[in-house]
Amino acid sequence: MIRLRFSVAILLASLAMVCCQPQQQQTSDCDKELDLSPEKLDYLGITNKDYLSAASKRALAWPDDLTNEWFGTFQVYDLKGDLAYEEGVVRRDPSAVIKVDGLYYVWYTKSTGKTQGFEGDIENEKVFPWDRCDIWYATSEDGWTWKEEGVAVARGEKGAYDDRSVFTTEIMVHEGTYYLCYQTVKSPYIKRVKNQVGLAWSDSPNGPWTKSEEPILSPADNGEWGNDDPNDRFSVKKKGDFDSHKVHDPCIIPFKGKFYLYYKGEQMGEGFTFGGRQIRHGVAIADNPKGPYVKSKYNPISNSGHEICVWPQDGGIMSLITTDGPEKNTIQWSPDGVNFEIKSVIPGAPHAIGLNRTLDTSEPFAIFDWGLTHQYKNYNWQYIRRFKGTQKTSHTANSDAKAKGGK
Ligand code: AAL
Repeated sequence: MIRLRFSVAILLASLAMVCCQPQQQQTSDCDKELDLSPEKLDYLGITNKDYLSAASKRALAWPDDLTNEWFGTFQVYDLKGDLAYEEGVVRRDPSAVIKVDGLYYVWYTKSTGKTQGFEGDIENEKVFPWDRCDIWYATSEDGWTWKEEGVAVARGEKGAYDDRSVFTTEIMVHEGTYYLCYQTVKSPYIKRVKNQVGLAWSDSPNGPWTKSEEPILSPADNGEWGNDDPNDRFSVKKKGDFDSHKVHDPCIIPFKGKFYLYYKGEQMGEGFTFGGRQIRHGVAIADNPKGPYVKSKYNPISNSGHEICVWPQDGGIMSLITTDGPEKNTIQWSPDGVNFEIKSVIPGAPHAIGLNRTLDTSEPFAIFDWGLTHQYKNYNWQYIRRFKGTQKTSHTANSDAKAKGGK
């Protein structure tokens, strides 16, 4: 937690840090911008305004609109029925949950069989748990007990851009049409394979689904590998854009009359930053749900994150950033869908969240009332679970609670 706070403090105050070098004196132009009122100093508990540590300068530079409204905790529960844990089966990366004719629907990645990795016969074996997958779907009356309904979108014919695996899908409903966007891999599944994004649509959540003939999004084509080893993804002459290797975790949100396709980029020659893997998010925007999707010139739009978890909020777009990078475990908001600022740091948010799009999300944190996530039983088998998020805007020490007759 201390480490998280430290990371975020650095980032929140990065502007201030650029101009406020520690050796500068109190009288510099930059320091004049900080609020050094007695009230502010007292709130932050700063001992002496003439001797501000780097940390105190960062604290003074925190934006005033940072509230506790987006702070909270999460608990995760087992599902029942067909989505309960099943040995020998991979079910992971749940889509958002929607409700149609009184039934909740979710789509997810499904495969069977153990993962062998890249060492053996990659033509016939499974290199990742998400290799050799299809997109399945399930329905539920209460969001706890689920009935698996079957395949929604299957892998393509040999030679197609999606012939090896289709996985990590998201659902979007617009004007009576259902859209599933998802990751695609074409054989052979070498480590350097360039993952793309496909799209399928239907006039019913039960299908049948029509697939796009071509991917709707591809990696940037401006990196250069450093040698001829197809399984060496770290050796590069040039890394290229943040998404030069893979475009992942697609999620389309209708926003401001257009369609914003958020995605995770993976870069050729991926680095390791002071927050972990060098993973960032991008956005591509289209006038129509089926595209063409044009990548924003402002990409990347995050400097951290992993699976995409975005939703409309307060006239803008909110994003939960987890897993990788110096800003992991933060919630960020953007008025324009492109320029995101940190709103809170939250520990322990579930990974690969499938948000519940049926919730009234006008109140802060209400989006996390419940939704789906996945969990690793082990590297071979993953399963879908349900989370509950609880907003936490104040704290009470146990002894205080007892004194007030609480637990
Ligand atoms: C997920 C997603 C993508 C990755 C893998 C399967 O959680 O980030 O889909 O490729 O892990």
